[in-house]
Amino acid sequence: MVKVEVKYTKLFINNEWVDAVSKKTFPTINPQDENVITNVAEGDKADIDIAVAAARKAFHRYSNWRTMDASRRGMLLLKLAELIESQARYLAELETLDCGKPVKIAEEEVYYSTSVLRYYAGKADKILGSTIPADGDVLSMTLKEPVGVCAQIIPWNYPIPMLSWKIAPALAAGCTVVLKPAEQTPLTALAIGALIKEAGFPPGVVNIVPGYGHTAGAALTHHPDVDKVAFTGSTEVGKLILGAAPVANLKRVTLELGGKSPLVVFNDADVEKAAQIAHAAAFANGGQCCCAGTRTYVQAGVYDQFVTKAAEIARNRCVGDPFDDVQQGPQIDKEMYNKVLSYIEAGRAEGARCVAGGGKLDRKGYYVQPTVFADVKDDMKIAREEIFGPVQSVFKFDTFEEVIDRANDTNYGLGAGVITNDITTALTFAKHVRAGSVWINTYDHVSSQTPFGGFKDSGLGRELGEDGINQYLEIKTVTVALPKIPL
Ligand code: TXE
Repeated sequence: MVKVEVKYTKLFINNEWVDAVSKKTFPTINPQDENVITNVAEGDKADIDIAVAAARKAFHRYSNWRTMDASRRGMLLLKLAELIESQARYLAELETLDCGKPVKIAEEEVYYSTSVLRYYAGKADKILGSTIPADGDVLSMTLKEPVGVCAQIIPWNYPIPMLSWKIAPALAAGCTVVLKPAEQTPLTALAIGALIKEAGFPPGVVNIVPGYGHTAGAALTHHPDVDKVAFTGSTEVGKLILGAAPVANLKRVTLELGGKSPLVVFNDADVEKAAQIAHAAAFANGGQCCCAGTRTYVQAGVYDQFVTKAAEIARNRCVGDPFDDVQQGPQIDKEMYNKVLSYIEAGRAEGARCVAGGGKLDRKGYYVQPTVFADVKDDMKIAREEIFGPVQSVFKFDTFEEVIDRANDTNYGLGAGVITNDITTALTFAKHVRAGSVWINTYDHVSSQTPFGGFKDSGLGRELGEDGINQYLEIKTVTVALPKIPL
């Protein structure tokens, strides 16, 4: 077993490490062996109040942060990226310990996250308003200003990338932040807290408060002094947050929620390649991915061949100790593990044909076999609900019109994919599918420059790219009276 030192377990508020006001702690569990890794300070309403006050103070109009040149904000983000990169292996191992993802992939995610920080570092001094030829004897212009104190609540499936998606645009925009990591994975966020201080961000600009959702999370979303909430997690909690937002004040809300994304394979596709793409789409991160392509629609002409191939790839997927060279580690926790297994049971009970996997792995830890169901029908539970585990459902279809309707027959709308060599088919699919990201002959390609987010119940607003930073900006219109005739 790889030994990873846990250096930070307290709340990070005002660039200091503090205990929770209640002095309570909670355990974080290693999904590999179900043992407690360590106990972490448990933030609750009293701690959130202190963190929000620190963030508010740091947002004061004469604070170091607010009076800092925008270019300097960008330099601090660059410094943070550099520090994170210098600890890439350590952060990856800590992530693997806490959430069970293969360490090689965790390390790639650390580097990916620094690319997000660097992208927004470059944006900090390029936030432009406009000048507007308004009616009347005036000159009008817009200023784009930081929205204020931002609550950022993140999940456990991509702890470091999610932190980067949240803090990078907020800080580039000049906001201050109170971030609550998921209770399952608080460790890497706290380790990055230390690097935020080392990079030179003033006290109170970023505060990190681990804790549970219904306590610390809810205190943030109900807080009257929080200007915006950015959330990634379940649709269920997303709806609660949207409901909570206007209670105390009219918070801005962005939500990145669940999905049940379709990936459509047409007859003209190379079946081998299509099966590989579809496998990666469904099984990346053990299926614990909001945009996982879990509904694979395959046209009748290549259906049987595809099912054979998909089953073969899934059976060969290497699952095991995430510190070894594997493709998949354990699921995040007991609750998710049991949930995934119950969906596999439901698939069987409803008559889907299990062609690979179909149960747990015979070892300690929350390991689930990569599972493929064929002949799935649209009304089955496994076809309609987000499983969030290594389960691929394969459906047969005949025509384009039929598959577009079936692909769109869901409350979700996060991602979609199409595999075909026909450009017209691909682009017509992209035009008609109701999803925030559409991938053609690839899947799950998410880069810093391109907006990401959902249609329908998959979310509100966009992250990444230009659209991502706009969610952290208020637009102020300034109008100056100018005489028509020179004085
Ligand atoms: O999510 P929660 P869970 C989906 C996926 C998964 C399901 C449940 O289908 O099976 O959600 O996972 C905080 N007020 N996704 O239970 O509860 C919580 O502490 C404020 C999709 O882990 O939504 C954590 O920090 N905050 C997803 C974060 O919300 C609250 C990623 C996510 O937890 C809160 C994860 C409350 N009342 C799960 N309750 C994606 N979009 O990528 C909880 N939280």
